[in-house]
Formats: sequence, C-alpha cells, structure tokens
Amino acid sequence: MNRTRRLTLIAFTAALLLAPLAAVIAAESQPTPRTAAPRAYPERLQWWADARFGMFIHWGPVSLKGTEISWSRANTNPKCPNHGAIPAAVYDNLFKDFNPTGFDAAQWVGVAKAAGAKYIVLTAKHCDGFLLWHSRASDYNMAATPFKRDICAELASAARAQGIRIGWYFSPMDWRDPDFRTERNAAFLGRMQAELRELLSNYGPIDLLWFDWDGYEPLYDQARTYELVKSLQPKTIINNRLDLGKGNNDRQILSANAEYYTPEQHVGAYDDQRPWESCITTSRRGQWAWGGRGDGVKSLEACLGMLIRCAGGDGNMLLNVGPMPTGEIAPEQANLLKEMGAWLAVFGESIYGTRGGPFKPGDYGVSTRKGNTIYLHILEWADDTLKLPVIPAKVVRSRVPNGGKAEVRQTTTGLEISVPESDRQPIDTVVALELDRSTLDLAAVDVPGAVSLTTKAKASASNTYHNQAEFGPEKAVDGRSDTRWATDAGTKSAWLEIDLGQPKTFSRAAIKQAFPELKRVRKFAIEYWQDEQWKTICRGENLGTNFTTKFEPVTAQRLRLNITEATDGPTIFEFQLFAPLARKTTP
Ligand code: FHN
Repeated sequence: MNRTRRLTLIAFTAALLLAPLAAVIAAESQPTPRTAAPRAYPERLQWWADARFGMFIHWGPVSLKGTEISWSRANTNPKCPNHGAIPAAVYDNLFKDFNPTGFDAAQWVGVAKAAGAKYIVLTAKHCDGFLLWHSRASDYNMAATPFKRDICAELASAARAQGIRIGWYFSPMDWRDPDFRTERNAAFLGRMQAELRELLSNYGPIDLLWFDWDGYEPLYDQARTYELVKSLQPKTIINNRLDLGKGNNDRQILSANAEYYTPEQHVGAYDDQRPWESCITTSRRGQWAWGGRGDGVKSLEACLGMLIRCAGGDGNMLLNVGPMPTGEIAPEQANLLKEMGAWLAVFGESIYGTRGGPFKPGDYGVSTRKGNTIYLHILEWADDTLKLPVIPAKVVRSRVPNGGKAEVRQTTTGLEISVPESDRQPIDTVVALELDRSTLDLAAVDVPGAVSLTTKAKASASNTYHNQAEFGPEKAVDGRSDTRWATDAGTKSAWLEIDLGQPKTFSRAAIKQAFPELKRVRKFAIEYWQDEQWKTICRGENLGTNFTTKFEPVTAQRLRLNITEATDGPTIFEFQLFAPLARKTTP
C-alpha cells in the first residue's frame, strides 16, 4: 500500500476515533444556544436530575474547634492555599480527641429524608487529609480516633436502608501530605489513588463522586484517576472539579469525564444545556464545617428560595450541614431542613423530576416544567397581575397545588396570572398551568422584569469598602445581582444616594441585600430630598434577602437608602425603584 493511501487511512481512522470526544468538548464550551429546548440528560444522570435536591455533609475532627475545615489549618506546603490560625501540630492531632459518641448514621439519613433530599454527599476526605473510613492506605483515619468506628461504612448502609443515594466528597488535594505538589508527587498519587480505591471498593455501589479543587495546580494524574473510578464504579456520577486548576471557574466542564458543573454559594444562572448543581451552606456565616453555637443558619425563605431558583434554573442544589463534634446534626440545622421537607411534601411535584423554564428566572420568580404542566413559582408580586410572554401552546387549565384559585388569561400578547392575596403563599405561590402539548420541547424565554429607575443612575455613598471601585455605590444600581456596593468592616451606619437626573415618580422599591444571613442591616429608611431636607418614604428593620415595599407615588430626583443601624459593614446587591404600573382601564 503506497505512502499516501496509508496516510489517508490513518487520518481517516483518527478522525473516526476522535470525533465523539471533539464533539463533547466542543458542545461543552459552546455558549448556551438561546432557542433550543432543554437538552435531555444522559440516562446515567436521570436519577440525579430528577432528585434536584441533595444534602452535603462537611465533617471531621476539626468540628472540635468550630473553625472551617482544612482552611483553619496552618500552612505546611507553599503549593497549597491554606493559611489558617491553628498550628498544624494542633490541627493534625485533633483526631486524638475526636469521639463523636452521638453519631447515628440512620439519624443523619433521617434528617436528609425529612428534608426531601434524595442523595447525601459526605466529606469522606477533605483537603486536611483526614479519612472518615478505615484505611490501609493512610493511618490518619477514624480507626486512630477514640471513636474508632467507620463513618463511611455506617452512612452508606444507612442511606441504602432508607432509599437515599450515597456520594463521597473526595479531595484530590492533601494539604497535609509532605509529598503533595512536590517532586515526590508520584508517591502522593499512589496514596491518593489507593484511598480512592478503598472508598470505591469497600462500601458497595457509590452513586456520586464529588471531587474538589483549591485553585492551585491539579496534579492528580486525571487520566488514571478517572480510569480507576470508572473501572470500580462505572455508574457513579462525577462532577467537574478534578480537572479545575488555576484560572478556572466552577462553571467549566473541561473533560468528557466530568458530568456536571458546580456553582458555589450561589444559585447558578439558567442553563438547560449543561447539567449543574449549586453547593450552598446552611451556615449563617457561610462555613462548611460546624461553626459553633454562635453561627446559626440561614432562613427557611433563603434556603427554600435557593432550592426553587436552582430548579427554575434547571439545576440541582446540594445544601450543606456541618455536624457537631458530638456527631449530632444541630437542631437549628435539622429543623431548617425539616421545614424545607414540609414544603416539598406539598409542592414536591413542582420540583422533583422537573426541568427549568420555560419562563426563565426573573424578578417574579421562576418556572419549572414536567410533561404538559408548567409550574409557576411566584416568589415576588410586583403587581396584582403577573405578566408573562407568549408561548406557542394553549393553557387548557390551571390549578394551585395546595388549593386556592388562580385566574389565568391568555392573550395574543402573553399570559396574565393573578391569585387573590388570601391564596398566595408566604415564600412561593405555585400555580400549575396545563398546556395542550408537552412543555419539554419549548425553548425557554426571558421574562423582562420591570426596569428600575435607579439602573445606571448617578450614585454616591458615605463609605466604600477600601475605596475599591469593585464595591462602589454604582454597583448597587447596575441592574446586576452578582455585583454589590460594600462598606468597610466595622461600619455601623451608611447611606447610598441616587440622583435620577430629573424628578421621576415611583411607588415601589426593592432592596437585595448581600449575605442576608448575617443580618447586618438592623434599621434603614428610604428617603427623598425635598424642600432642602430629607423626607422619609418608608422605614424598615432587619433587612432580609429581598426587601420590597409599595407606597403612595413619590416624585423626586435625589433619594437615598439610609442605613441608620448596622452590626458590621452593610453591603447591597441592588437598590431599585419602580414607576407606578399603568392602571389597566377596564373597558
Ligand atoms: O475549599 C473547599 C471548601 O472547604 C468546601 O469544601 C467547598 C465545597 O464546595 N469546596 C471548596 C471551596 O471551593
């Protein structure tokens, strides 16, 4: 066979072999096509996608300290990011006092079940290198503690006994290992892969593997590590973080082995083309491990709101608890989850087994869909009637899952939905719309929110965090909920002033506070400048996640959010004002 024919044959075979991989990587890095219907999940991900809600558990000997897992450990490896206050010699010997006699795996699984979570992910090994199972690969494990018991073994069987899926969080990083990220990294890799082999061999079928990253070099021998996982647990679902390193973000999928991406501590943006799961803490101050009695938890409104917005964005939520050193899940964490479960017991049909959309997330809330049904999740009533854009389908009937009545009008310009105040729900008014066709091949549509009068207006403030433009007053009027005006630590009162450029009339205001769970803003007022003085429109206390208020129309050019009492540097995502809505003159 002559040389050209041989080369053409080789090229042709290579193209044949590489085509599928190229297609996946190409698809993963493509921006989300705007008009496509939701992409079907690979069969192997279907249980996970239908679940929508999982419980994350960050735990280890560090819970004795109530400080953050791994990050509170002092640095012993310059190639690692931790610079904690606890000397390594102290941190690495906490296991000698770790005796969680109150640990009951069935009780933990019970908390997840009562919450309505369908899968659990435990930090079997976090970046501090401590193993929550009996290991031959490393003696820095539970067998060396006074408690001795194998947490992974007990949790895996308790989960299966209660029909809950089990996943391991496994840190490929080990900030304690002397060989990690050094010229002796191969020795570390041998140990890391031996540990992974134990976790995936000794505890039965593992449904999910949650790798993590630390923003530093991903020297984890990915090819062999993935091969090891797939050979031992071909069905296990793998997240995207084994491939991530410097300069990457948690929304990137960088290889064919990574099956979903992982926004952290916030709800991911709407994406029905690539699977995703937001991991978020229940901890009031955002800590993953037990934060001590002084920490506390986020509100039910905040946590349920985030789960509903994740589902409406076509993603999952992995909500974290940090058990106490006694082994128990603290009552405030267990009760919060129980309350979420109570809501899901009534409205679960609008979350489980749904896809996000077809109405994309907006100020009104979100929507989810299943079969011929769209579930509207109305989290905010800007007006008595919610207006939604046109969809190419007929609404044949509507219902409110927990009883109550919804009035739905479909016109050529879209949908109008109203629910009497008495039938509205405190956190989420769910309205189910049955269509004359499947909802699953509808392309998602944007729901334009009312445009705030403050968007892009001139802004000034009494204080800006470190005078950094990134946290300047204009960040609270840029129409984005991922940027924020922030003030210096220790700031006990502050004001944000807006100049609308000319007198404008408004009758509704909204304030989106950053880190609402820290309850920093205790007293505030919205004021306008008239007759050479500031006049009060409304006052409020204990600003939450999304403060909204309506008032008699006011016409003014200069106005301000005056935070008169704060516990510490208040910070605001958005301060919005809205013109009165054109009153529909009934014909
Ligand atoms: O550093 C870890 C952190 O402790 C926690 O485990 C989170 C969970 O997603 N992941 C890392 C931060 O991205």
